[in-house]
Amino acid sequence: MKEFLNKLIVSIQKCDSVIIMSHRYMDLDGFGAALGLYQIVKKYNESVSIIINKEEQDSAISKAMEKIDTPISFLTALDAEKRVTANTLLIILDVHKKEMLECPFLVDQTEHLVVIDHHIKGEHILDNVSYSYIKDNVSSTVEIIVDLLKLEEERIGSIISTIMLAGMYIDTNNFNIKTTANTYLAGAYLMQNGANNVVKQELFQEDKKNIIRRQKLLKNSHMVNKNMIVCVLDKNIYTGTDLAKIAEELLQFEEVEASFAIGYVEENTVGVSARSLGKINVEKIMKCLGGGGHKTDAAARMPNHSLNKCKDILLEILR
Ligand SMILES: [Mn+2]
Repeated sequence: MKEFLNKLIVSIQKCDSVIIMSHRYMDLDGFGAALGLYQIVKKYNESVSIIINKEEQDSAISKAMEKIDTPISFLTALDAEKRVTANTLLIILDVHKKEMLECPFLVDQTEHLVVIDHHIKGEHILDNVSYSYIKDNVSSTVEIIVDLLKLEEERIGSIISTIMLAGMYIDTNNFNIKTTANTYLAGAYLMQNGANNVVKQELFQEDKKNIIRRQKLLKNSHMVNKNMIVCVLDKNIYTGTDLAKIAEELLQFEEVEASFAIGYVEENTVGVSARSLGKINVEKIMKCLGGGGHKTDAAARMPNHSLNKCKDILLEILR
C-alpha cells in the first residue's frame, strides 16, 4: 500500500489536474471515499474535483453535501468533459468496470488512469489503467482511503469523517458483512477525527411514508429454494434505490442467503435488484437478465417486459 501511495503522489504532482469519479448511482461509500481522497490529493495538487450527478443523486448524498463545511470542487459530467486533458489524472473509486462508471467516455480522454476498488475483479476491467489498488477482502473503498490517510498522517474534518463512516456502514450492512479487525480500526480512525453517529443517522433518515410503503411491499415476498427470497412489487413505478433498499431489507429474513426485488422502474421496463450475503453469486444471476454488478450486489433492467414475465424468467433461473 505504501508503494501504491508513493506512486499515486508522483502522479498527482506530475499531472495538470486531478478528477475523482465513482460509479453511476454513486453511493455513500464512493462519495465518502472521494471526499477522503480529495484531502490527500489537495496537498499535492490544487486542481482537484469530484464528479457528481445531481439528477441521479442518492438522498443521503444530497443531505451530506448540504452539511459539508469545507470548500470542495464538484463537477458535472459536462464540466468534466470540458476540463479533462490528456494530462489529467483520473482516479476511479469503488468500481473497475467501464460500463458502470459515472462518465465512461472520460476514460478515453486521458493517459493517466488509476483505480481504487474493493470489488471482486470481474470481466470487462478497464483496459487502459496505469495502475490500480483493487483488494476484494476490504469492506469498502472508504476503508482503503482511511488506510491511505493514516499513512499520510492526514487529519480530516468531522463532517467528512462522518460521511466516510456512513459509507462504511452502507457497504458492511452496519458492520455485519465483509467486516474485519481493520474495518473497525478504520471506523475508529474516523471517530478519532470527529465522526458523529447522530449526524450519520440523520443522513440515513428518510420520509416516513417511503419507509412504510417499503415495509408493506416486503409482504409480497416469498422464499425460493429455501435460501433465496423474491419480492415482487406492485404495478407502480419505483426508483432503483427503492429496489436496492428492499433487497437489502430482505437479507435480514431468516435463512435468506440472497434476495431479489423486482418492480417497474419505468413504464414497460422492469428493474431487478439483487443482494447476497456472500455465498450465492448474484452477479452471475443478474447477467442472465442482461445486467451486472458484483458478487454480493447486482442489478438488471429489462425493457419491454411486463412484471409478470420478468418474475417468471427470474424464477426459472433461480430454480
Ligand atoms: Mn463500495
